[in-house]
Amino acid sequence: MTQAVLILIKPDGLKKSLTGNILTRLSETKLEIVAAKMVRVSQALAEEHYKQLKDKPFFPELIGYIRGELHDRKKVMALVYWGKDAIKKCRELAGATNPEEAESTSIRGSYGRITTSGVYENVIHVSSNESEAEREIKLWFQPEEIIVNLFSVKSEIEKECKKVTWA
Ligand code: IDP
Ligand code: MG
Repeated sequence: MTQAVLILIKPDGLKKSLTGNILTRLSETKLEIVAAKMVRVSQALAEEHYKQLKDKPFFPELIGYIRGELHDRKKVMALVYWGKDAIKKCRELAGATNPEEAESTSIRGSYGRITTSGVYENVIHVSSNESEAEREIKLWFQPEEIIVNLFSVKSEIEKECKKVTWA
């Protein structure tokens, strides 16, 4: 089954200079990268991304974590991987949510940790199923930022819209 999956390299992954390692590990999947960018994560984007967890006691710390407040790196790297069984392949490589329980050879098992305040710093986000992947990809990317047509689109004419371009 050809699927798309949202991957985020979280602020701890960036701070620990793990981008190259993580992308190398993910390349084992032979999936195609169809979108990639650096993002400053607003409060609204963070809360929408993790909205299923809003009632959890760790939610405020989680929002601070993904916004980079714990790591002096106020950015994440967002990518879309695309190909056969993309979600299963990427989640297997990522490992379990709790880095202490993740297989030691997985990305989270190799590089994750639990902070003293109890946040799972697990260096990478991977969408958990197809509907979550669609919701998350549409949240993080605009259609023109993705080099394949993943989901249906609509066109509209923007009026009087300020746009910044190269001078
Ligand atoms: P996932 O990232 O493996 O899909 P989710 O349950 O969607 O796991 O949780 C999102 C993120 O919230 C996790 O990656 C982790 O950073 C954090 N998290 C999840 N459960 C806990 C917990 O019980 N304690 C602390 N942090 C957690
Ligand atoms: Mg999840």
